[in-house]
Amino acid sequence: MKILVINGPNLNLLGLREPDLYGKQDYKALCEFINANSLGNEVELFQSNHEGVIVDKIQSAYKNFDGIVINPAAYTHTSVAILDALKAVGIPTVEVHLTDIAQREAFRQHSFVSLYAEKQIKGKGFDGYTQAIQYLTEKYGK
Ligand code: CA2
Repeated sequence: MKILVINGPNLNLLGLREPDLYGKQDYKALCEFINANSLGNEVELFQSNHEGVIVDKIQSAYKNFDGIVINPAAYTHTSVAILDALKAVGIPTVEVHLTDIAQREAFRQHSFVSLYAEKQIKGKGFDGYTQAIQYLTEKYGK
């Protein structure tokens, strides 16, 4: 199946700061990890720091992708626009977070995207992306 992996703002800076939270590996390492664990799927990787650009990318996925894995980063907690875009395209979606947002500050504990996503995987680091791809593959793969 074709899976679109979307990473939101500041995830391009992985590895630069806050290694205790987000690990020491950089965004390139995350991309290599996802590509190496794509479980036979065709995976496209996308990262943006801009809400509207992420909305455009989700809209362009309509009829072009079978699944979406998204770490909306800070937009998780603020973006009704990303939630609405996911609802509009109706593509099976798994939400991923490197950290366990349920154990962090109160403002990180609410996710708009989780109101649409079939599953939320949190606190598993890079492995969360593989688990999301595995979930989509087992449920929707041929
Ligand atoms: O745990 C996650 O994956 C998050 O989505 C990461 C976001 C955060 O806003 C969410 O609440 C939880 C932050 C992503 C990038 O943050 C960096 C901060 C400093 C250096 C590099 C990346």
